[in-house]
Amino acid sequence: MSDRPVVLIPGRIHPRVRSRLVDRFELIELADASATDVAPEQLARVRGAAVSGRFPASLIERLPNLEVIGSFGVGYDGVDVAAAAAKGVIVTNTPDVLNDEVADTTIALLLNTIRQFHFAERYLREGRWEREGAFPLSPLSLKGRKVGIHGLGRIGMEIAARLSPFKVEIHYHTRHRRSDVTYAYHGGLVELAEAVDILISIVPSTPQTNGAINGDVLAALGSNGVLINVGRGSTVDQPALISALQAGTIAAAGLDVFAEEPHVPQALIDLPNVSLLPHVASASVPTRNAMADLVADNLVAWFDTGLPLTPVPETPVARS
Ligand code: A2R
Repeated sequence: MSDRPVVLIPGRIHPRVRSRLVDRFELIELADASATDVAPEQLARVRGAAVSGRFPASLIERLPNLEVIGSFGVGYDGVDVAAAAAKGVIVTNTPDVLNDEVADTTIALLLNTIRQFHFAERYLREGRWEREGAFPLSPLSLKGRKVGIHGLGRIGMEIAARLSPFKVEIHYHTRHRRSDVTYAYHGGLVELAEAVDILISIVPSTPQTNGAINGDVLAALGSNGVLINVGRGSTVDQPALISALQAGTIAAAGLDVFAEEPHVPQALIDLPNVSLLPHVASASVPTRNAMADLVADNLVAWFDTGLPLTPVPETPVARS
């Protein structure tokens, strides 16, 4: 038994997290967060954890000496932060290092949704351009549109910055109005959707955002409206979205996130007016490496200095 701190990895994680931690910590690696086949004495040795995805209260309860959970990703809704906070366990996430990648993907998904490049490329690859002539004109265009951003945080601000050169008008909705931007603020989602014809959602999964983009919001967005979701699938009432797309209540949607990933309803796949991605907004090698490094750097910083780099707001660290 070594005197290195013991770090638990419950389930799959980016391999770079493991390779960054293996020399510094004693690792206990499990197939998943249930930890059913691990003796309590083993679990009692665990002081840190690195996780991508679920870290439930049931696992936190079985780790009496846990001090810190390094969560992979900026959204940490898979970790029971309330249970961690109640036990004085610090949770860290990986903000900022993915802002540019997610914002770039958002622009790509928006243009794909509006101009149907995914269908146009398939048309070329199937030899139809040569056989049948030009691909049909896209019914929609970005020109002259107004964009509403639901969530103007770290990523939302980068999306807004990238949208400016597209000469679209930018509006936003958050709970708190920002004093450092001149974009038009709306105090409610319906009000925002009424004012724009593109709605981009980039908010965390919380009880308040759950199902926030509902039938009323989609109706307010209107028949020329386009929804882009790059935040969390839980934010959108998915059955209401499918109905709205089928009925022409809105014109199109681009989705990188879904209610029950990796399951995507066949009704969505069958729709001609959607662009669908398998949750890849941050999924480039350089950005995922940076996220992995930040998971490892947080754990190292905690055990070296007691000051993790990026604790989440629910588990703040007192700085003396
Ligand atoms: O509401 P505010 O003023 O705290 O603004 C935050 C906004 N937000 C909401 N807006 C409307 N209604 C809500 N119930 C609500 N809850 C939060 O979302 C803020 O403008 C934004 C979140 O910004 P950040 O905390 O900087 O997160 P970041 O790094 O931009 O990532 C957003 C999410 C992640 O949590 C993942 O779920 C996903 O993107 O990848």
